[in-house]
Amino acid sequence: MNQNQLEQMLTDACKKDISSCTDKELYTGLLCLVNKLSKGRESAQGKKKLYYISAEFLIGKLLSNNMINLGICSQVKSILASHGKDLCVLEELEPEPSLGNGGLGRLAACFLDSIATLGLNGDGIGLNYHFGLFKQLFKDNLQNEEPNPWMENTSWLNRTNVTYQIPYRNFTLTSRMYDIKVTGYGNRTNKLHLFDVETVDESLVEDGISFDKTDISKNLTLFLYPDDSDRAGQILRIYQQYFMVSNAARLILSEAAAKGSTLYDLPDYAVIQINDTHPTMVIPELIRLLTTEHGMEMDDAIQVVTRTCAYTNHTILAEALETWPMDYFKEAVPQLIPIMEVLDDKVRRKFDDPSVYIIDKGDRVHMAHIDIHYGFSVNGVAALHTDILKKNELNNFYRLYPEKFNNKTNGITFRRWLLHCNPQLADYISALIGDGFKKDAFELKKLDDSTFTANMKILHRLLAIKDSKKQELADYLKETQDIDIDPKSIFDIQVKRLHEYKRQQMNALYLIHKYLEIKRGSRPTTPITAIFGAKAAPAYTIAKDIIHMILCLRQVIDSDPDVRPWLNVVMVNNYNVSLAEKLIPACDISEQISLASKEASGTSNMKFMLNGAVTLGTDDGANVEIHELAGDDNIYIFGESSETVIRRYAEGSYCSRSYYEADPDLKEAVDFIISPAMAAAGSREHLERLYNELLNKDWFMTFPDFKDYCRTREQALSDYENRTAWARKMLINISKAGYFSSDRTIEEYNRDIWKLDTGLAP
Ligand code: Z15
Repeated sequence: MNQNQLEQMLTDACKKDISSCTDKELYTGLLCLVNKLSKGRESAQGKKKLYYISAEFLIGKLLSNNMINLGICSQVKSILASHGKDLCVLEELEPEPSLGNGGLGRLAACFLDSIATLGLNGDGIGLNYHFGLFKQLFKDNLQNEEPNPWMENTSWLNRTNVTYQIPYRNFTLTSRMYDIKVTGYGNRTNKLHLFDVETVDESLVEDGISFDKTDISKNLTLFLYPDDSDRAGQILRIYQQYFMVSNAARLILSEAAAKGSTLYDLPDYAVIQINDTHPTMVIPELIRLLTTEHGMEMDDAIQVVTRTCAYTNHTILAEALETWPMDYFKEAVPQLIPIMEVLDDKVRRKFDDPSVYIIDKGDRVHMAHIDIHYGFSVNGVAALHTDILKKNELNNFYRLYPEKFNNKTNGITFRRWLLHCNPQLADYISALIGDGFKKDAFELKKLDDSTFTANMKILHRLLAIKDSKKQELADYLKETQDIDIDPKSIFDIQVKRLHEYKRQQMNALYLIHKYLEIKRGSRPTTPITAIFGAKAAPAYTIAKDIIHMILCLRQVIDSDPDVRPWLNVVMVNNYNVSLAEKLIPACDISEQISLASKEASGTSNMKFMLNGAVTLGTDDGANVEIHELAGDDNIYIFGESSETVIRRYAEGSYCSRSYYEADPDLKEAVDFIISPAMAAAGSREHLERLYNELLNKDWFMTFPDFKDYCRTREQALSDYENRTAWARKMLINISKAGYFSSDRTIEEYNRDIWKLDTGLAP
């Protein structure tokens, strides 16, 4: 399509001349145009279909992403420009659907993009949360939560005619399916199916995010559960999960039947990827539907379902592995209980090891155990993570079913995380090595060649692009959050959900230490800007205390004229996908400092690497693979190894206080948390609770790694001063990032697990 035709279509969609449109009218017009263009593209076809079921799909804004994938983005930009309009301004008008907490939900969104791009026959299935995840506000240096409404009259959601009756113990809900089109890069359009109930009552929500929990028909899909990997909640979550999977099961069975399946051959028509344990009830629900509504014998149904379902594990944190009291099922979905009892009984007859039972002696149901016994594949999300699953956490299962276990190292979509968020870098890469990397990310390897890595002009250009992204971020934060940052300073960024194992508190302890050093006169060569972005689960007390500490520290430093020109600590408000797209391209140092063994993979580490940030991290999750690819000279690794950490936990003898007593720098930093200066900025109660937690527990072992962390961070800061050497590290990181394309990950899922016909050649 040429530019004139496109301009005409946009004018038609806006129903008036582009120049006379308001920004809002233009945004809506573009949305309609994109919907229309993607209508021409069919879903990938094929006998067998993948269903990726997930409680979270953190899709982010869709306008620009869809335009990139339709191949019209640069044309639209220039059409808009010729009418004095700016796409960036229109982008700000699109509400972000926050249908995920963090990595797990964003991974699902990247996967949908790659599945469509590779022309695979696969859809996502999830829930349509009206308010998504909460919106974060800071008040008195504390996190507050508010609803985040994101659905507008004209939106990406398409109402369908698909509805089901979903039975609960004492009532039935009528569901309705909404579809969001998932447009692959230069390719097919698949679907994200989001189920909802029409009786949901948004006016139930009052005073922040609290609402009346009693009437499920009114509250079922109001919010996404804000717990990320821990503090599993309440019975409403069972209602949500069952709603998701019962709808999914009915849709899957009806699509298979429509294509001619007898349902005994369901595995030839469907493969279900269970994203963490949240959709696990799809297993008993399918068995229930096959036996009660399709006349199948129990043993056959179990066989069929086992050959259809595959499970992805995303964490080894014990507190994140879902186990639900039998009573919850009794209250909400008693129809599943006889099925789960049969499943448990079969396990008990076969294995006399209580650690692999489905129902434990305390009458709790272990959801992951259902997946492992009654699915054909179990995968971890990074090499180290899968090894730990096999050797430790799931060793008892690995010994029973070694053939089920496999690794699929996570990936990210380069369309969003490079082409969209950093077109300057993408264009420059194209100028150097051509466009091929956009289809085959491994082509980035071509950059690792001395014609590039030893070329001063190229290295300086890379630095200039980084500088311009830093300037853009500085302007954006000033305008939207009234935050001042110096674009000439070093941008050191840690953005991810707030969790003790991710150790934002250790980053903050370093910053306290640095603050005190500067105060004593030892100034850095280049000023430092340390940026945090993180939401804490509303019920996660210590996580909220850590946010409080960081915000108080910011205030203390901000009002100290001796230090403020050299060290700026910032916490951006309401960190989400859209902010990530602005923060990541501007980053110099990427903080990936989880306690070794605890971060299953991490995916922001990959996004930063792709955008030319250098990683400062532990040998944990996918950092291990980043380390191997980038090489020792192009990454900053510190801290104890996962083996040491696992051993330390097993010994049970960790005592944080002894580290505190032995290291004066650490002691000084920890004591500062409860100093008068900090107390003046915040609340003594919160600061003292955090101080005591660290001193008496420090469950995620920040103290043993503190010294090495400080030393390594200082090394990175001093290496930054040699600008061309640093630029070379950046370039090598970019050149090795191809492995982390989610296209590679999805090809592996398909090759080893799904085995779908590959549609169009990529
Ligand atoms: C979540 O975001 C992750 C794991 C979970 O068990 C839950 Cl409930 C949420 C994250 C992991 O923490 C992260 O390491 C990983 O990269 C991501 O899932 C995607 O696999």
